[in-house]
Amino acid sequence: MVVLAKPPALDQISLVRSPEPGGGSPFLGVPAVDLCSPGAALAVVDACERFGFFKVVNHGVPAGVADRLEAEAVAFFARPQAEKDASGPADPLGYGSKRIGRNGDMGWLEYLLLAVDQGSAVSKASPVPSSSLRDAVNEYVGAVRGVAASVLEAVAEGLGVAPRDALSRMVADAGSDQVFRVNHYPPCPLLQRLPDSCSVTGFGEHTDPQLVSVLRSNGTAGLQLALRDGRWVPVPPDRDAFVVIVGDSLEVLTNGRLKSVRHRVVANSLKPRVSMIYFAGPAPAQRIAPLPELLGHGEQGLYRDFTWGDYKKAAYRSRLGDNRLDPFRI
Ligand code: GA4
Repeated sequence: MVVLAKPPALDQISLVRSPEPGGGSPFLGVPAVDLCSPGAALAVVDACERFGFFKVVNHGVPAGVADRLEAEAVAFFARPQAEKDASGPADPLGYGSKRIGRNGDMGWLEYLLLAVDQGSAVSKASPVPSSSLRDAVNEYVGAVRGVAASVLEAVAEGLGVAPRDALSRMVADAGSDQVFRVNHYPPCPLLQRLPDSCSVTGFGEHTDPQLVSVLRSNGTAGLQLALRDGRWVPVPPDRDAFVVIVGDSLEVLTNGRLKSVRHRVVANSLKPRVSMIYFAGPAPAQRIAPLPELLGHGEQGLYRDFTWGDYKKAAYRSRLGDNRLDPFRI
C-alpha cells in the first residue's frame, strides 16, 4: 500500500482526486447566455435543468467595477496577518482563514464573508477592513444583484410562472438575506510534491443553500462542477463573465425541476485565485415551498414546509459536503 505523506501545512486539508475523463482537457460545455437576447428565458431554464449552472455574458456590469473590487481584495489579502485577523475570525461573517463554517471544514484559502442589506450595501454587522473596500463591495454588489434578479426573472418566465418577479422579489424583499464573499486561494507550491492525480481542496464540494449564486473570478482556474452523471469538470476561468449556480432553495421552489449543483475549488500550485460571489437568499420568514404553478393537478411537493430561517439554521449545523436538502424531503 502506498501511503501519501502530506506536508504539515496541508495536514488538516483533504486532497481531491483530479477529474479523470478527458485527460484534464478543459470542459468547453459551460452554456453561455446573453440575458438580453430573445430566447434568454428558455436558455436559462434549459441550462439550469441540464447542468444547474451557466455563464452570463454581455451582462452590462462594467469591467471596471469588478476590477476595482478585485484590486481592493488583493490589497487586503496582502496585508500582514495580524491586520487581517482584526476583521475575524469569521463567525460566520468577517475574515476567515482555512476554516469554513463551524464544523471542522478546512480549505486552502482565506476569505471575507459579508452580509448585504436592502440598499445593496454591506451591513453594519459585517466587519469591513477599510472604507475603500466597503465602497468597492457596495458598488459591485449593487451591480451584480441586478444580474441575479434578471436571472430569476428569466427562470420565472421560462417556467411559465407569473408574475415575472415571483422569484426575484424574494431576494429583493426587505430583510432578504444576501451574502457576499470574496475568496483568496493563495498558490499552493506544496502541490508539486503530490502526484498529478491529486489536488488540494481550496473549498470543499458543496451546494449553495440560497436561490442562486453569481460568481466572478480572476483568470486562475480552480472551480469544478459536478455534472448530473457525477463527473467533475473544470470551469475555465473567464474574467468577463459571471457563473450562475443554482442553489438548494431554487431546487425546492421549482419542486426539483431545477436542481442545485455540487461544486468545489481546488488549489493552484503557481497562481493565486480570487473569486467574488454574491449569494441571493430570501428573508428569514420566507416560506420555501414549490410554486403552485409548478405543481401539476394533484401533484404533491417533494419537501416538507420550511422557511429560509429554518434552512439556514440547519445549514450551519451541517458539514460543507452534506446533502442539506435530504432531511427536508418527504
Ligand atoms: C456555502 C455557500 C456560501 O459560501 C455560504 C457558506 C457558509 C459559510 O461559509 O459560512 C457555510 C456553507 C455555505 C454551507 C454549510 C455551512 C454554512 C459553511 C458551512 C459549513 C456563506 C453559505 O451561505 O452556505
